[in-house]
Amino acid sequence: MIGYVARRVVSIPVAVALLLAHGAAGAGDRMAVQHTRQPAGVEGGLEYAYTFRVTKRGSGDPVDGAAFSIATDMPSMPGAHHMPHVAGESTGEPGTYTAEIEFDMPGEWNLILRFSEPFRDQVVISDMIEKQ
Ligand SMILES: [Cu+2]
Repeated sequence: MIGYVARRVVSIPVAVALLLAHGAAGAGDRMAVQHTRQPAGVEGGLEYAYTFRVTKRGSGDPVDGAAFSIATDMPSMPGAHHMPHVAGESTGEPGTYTAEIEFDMPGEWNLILRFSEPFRDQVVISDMIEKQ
């Protein structure tokens, strides 16, 4: 009976440790995103075609099959803009995605990439947007 109780007491911390290890494994897989952009709209406009290269931060391996949306915000005007969210689309190149974004105004913007696949993550990219 004493042995049984002792094992029960030990098993709880083990279960917690396993849960933490599982969570840590998920958190250990983080996305790293590099981007380039090109003007995509009319001259004097604020529309850009982005290319995102998505890799795993640890291994540097390209992340294929990623699903993510891109929200935008101006750090100097939080919540002031309500641009539509855009989905990243695979280019067919390993770990490479595109999206076109038309900004409301020039200035410093945050692009908030929210990944749902292949695992949840969020990456914020700061970008200074000028008229083309
Ligand atoms: Cu603004």
